[in-house]
Amino acid sequence: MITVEERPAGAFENNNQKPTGYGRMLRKEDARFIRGKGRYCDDVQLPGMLHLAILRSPVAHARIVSIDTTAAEAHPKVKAVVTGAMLAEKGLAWMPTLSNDVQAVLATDKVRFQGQEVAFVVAEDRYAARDALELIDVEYDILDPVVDVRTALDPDAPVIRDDLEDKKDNHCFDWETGDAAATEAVFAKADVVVSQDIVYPRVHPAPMETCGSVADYDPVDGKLTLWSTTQAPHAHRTLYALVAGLPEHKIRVISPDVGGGFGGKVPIYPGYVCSIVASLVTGKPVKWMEDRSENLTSTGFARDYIMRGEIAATRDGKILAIRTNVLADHGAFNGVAAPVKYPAGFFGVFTGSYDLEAAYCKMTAVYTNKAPGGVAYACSFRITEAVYLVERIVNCLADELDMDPVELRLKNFIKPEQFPYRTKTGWVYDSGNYEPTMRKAMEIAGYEQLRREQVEKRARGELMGIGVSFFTEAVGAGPRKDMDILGLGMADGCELRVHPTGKAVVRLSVQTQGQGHETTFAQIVAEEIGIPPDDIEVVHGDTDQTPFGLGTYGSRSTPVSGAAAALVARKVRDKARIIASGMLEVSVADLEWEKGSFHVKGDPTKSVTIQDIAMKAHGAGDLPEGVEGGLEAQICYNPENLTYPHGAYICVVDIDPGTAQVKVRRFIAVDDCGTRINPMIIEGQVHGGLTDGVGMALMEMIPFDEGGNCLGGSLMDYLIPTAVEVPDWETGYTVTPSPHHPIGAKGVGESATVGSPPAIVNAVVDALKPFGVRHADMPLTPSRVWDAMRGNPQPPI
Ligand code: MCN
Ligand code: CUM
Repeated sequence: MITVEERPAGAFENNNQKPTGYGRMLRKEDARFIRGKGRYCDDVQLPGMLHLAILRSPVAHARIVSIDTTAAEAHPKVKAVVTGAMLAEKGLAWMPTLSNDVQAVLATDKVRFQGQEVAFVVAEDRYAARDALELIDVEYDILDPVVDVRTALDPDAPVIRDDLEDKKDNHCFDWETGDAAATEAVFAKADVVVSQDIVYPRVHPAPMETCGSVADYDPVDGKLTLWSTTQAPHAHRTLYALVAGLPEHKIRVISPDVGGGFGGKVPIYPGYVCSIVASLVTGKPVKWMEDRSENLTSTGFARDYIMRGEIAATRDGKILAIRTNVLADHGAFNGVAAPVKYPAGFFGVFTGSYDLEAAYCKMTAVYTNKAPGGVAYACSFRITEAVYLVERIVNCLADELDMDPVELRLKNFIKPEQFPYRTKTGWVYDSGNYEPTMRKAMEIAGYEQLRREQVEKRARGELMGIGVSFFTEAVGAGPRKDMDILGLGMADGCELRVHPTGKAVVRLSVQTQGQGHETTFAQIVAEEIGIPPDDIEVVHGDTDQTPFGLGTYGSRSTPVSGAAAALVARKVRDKARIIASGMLEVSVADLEWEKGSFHVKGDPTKSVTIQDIAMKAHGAGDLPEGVEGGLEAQICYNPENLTYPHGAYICVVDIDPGTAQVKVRRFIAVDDCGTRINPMIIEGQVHGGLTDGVGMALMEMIPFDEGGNCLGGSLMDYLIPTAVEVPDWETGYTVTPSPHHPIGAKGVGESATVGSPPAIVNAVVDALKPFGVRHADMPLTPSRVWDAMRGNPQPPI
């Protein structure tokens, strides 16, 4: 990998030394992962554990006429067979989703998507459970499915959600933002208006580990322990308390090592609830683990937006307004889109990084007979779609004006002095300095030289394209006054204990799925308190062991929990200062902090280390008046605002004119996530996100046939990128700290997934300019590019 970056100040003193705070440091958790010692949900083995398998609907839309479970029940290894009707008797057939919708745990009346949960079997082993599924006889009365989102609202379209009272059509929700009239006025006076239909196809997070859970209900003390593949253990626990009616203190949710989440493990899936019910019914621990095709066909999907983008500008390239109309396919149930007040997630940031006069968005979300859509997938809550829209439409404008796409962007960036900047849709960008980031990307890319190379290649008939994108994200949901999930405010707790020997444990409410929290959170605390990161244990993913908080998604861990970790460490340091003043017999004001120790001002020889203080805090002898023993603190952090990282990406592609195969030759990513805790982990996050972007731009899409059959149910049909398809990433960075975050850090986990697809598509469209191509939709597979070269780029849906 090629990396262009200076070492951040104070990162580490020399190459052989570990950082005492921020800086490059190998991931602590990798010691167990690379030795195969990770402990995932499927590794949980409990005495007497039974196995659960789910019977799923083979059709997209049908009334359930009858279910006969007698043969399955007679299977010698089967312990229980449960149907929706049985759950309904206990009031458990439906559960609330994290988006204020309801979803069937097991279908009672109708099935609404292919792969929907219809019944489950609990058996002695996984194979018997699967075998017994085939013995269940379900009679379906097939109904017409609603597959095409464009006709879902037709008056004669079958109503999918007739379970909802008064539901007469397939409307999921309507949402608008911005000022329609003001935007119309600006459009009316603009010299240039460009509009483009843009599709963001349905894709799947496809994590390495599928979803699953192990439920263990102990009838004696009434306690339920649930190991589950969740990104948000505390929020899930509260929901289980509400759904199952179990007292919350008697539920323990453990999210062990998670093999990738990417947003797909935010929702509560029926399978988790089924395993709980199964344990309640059998009195035994019960494991449920999806196989790959169940994961690909029935857990939450992402994107699936059909957007019309319109942009208005002056002839000399001043962007005046952006308007968009979106048709959103949410599948049969609205899984999770974002905080409750944000039905379309943070799509509202579709005004991008530009200073506009007006903006307006109207969205119509509909139900279709597909697996629940609208889940997050490395998206910062729909910012992926917003960034794709604005960065494609700005490129279309550059084309129309015959202006260089970089020049157009530079001309319209929000200026550094305009921050905090309130967008025309009401978001307040905390900080940003866009031009240096763009310039850095151009410098790494050798932009001018690339353009010259392109001219030469075009003259020879070769297809080379250069694509640019510039994004601003909104991550770190969010201020609790504005943001909640089912009434739970989006704040996060953190606890820090320093033990007598000066080692520490920090407990988080967020849950890593590969982002390296066990390392970076130790680094945050280390930076504040001077205990080496290796001496700080990070505990997370267990509701019995960690303070309440809303979990990891929307790149919120660093913005919210990271802030909590820094502040809790400062709290401990404040207490340590008082204890140190007693030890050194000087007033608190006469002490100076130097990472890891306090010394008397003017006399560095008189000092005590944080380890000395920890022992003193727990030891015999007097402490200063009013100081309790121990060295620990806790906090609940409510962010003042979101953080707004940004980045400039440049992609270079070559297209084989004979096969229409796109090759990403170079990709330059310059990210600005404010203060950088661990540059190596940030780069890892960026590399992963860029790879995701290549997948979405060039190969990933989950299509459905007219019958509503999912055509992407295996990794043979749903292609995901490998090392072969991606270039050596070239990364760089700038640092614009967040003014309201205690250490100035912004999130970065989803930046590259958000920012890369438009850069790649812009590059492909640029390469196809000689064919008069103005736009082509993802995924840009060889056949779609081939069609585009022949002037026939049809939308994928
Ligand atoms: N980091 C840092 N300095 C910063 C910002 C972040 O060193 N200024 C570090 C963090 O401390 C953390 C990592 O980078 O170790 C990502 O931090 P952050 O941006 O706060 O994101 P989260 O930890 O909240 O992770 C969530 C984000 C999301 S929403 C998806 S989706 C995604 C992603 O992370 N899923 C992932 N990256 C993933 N990476 C892996 N390996 N697996 C997933 O499922
Ligand atoms: Cu948008 S996927 Mo992440 O927020 O878990």
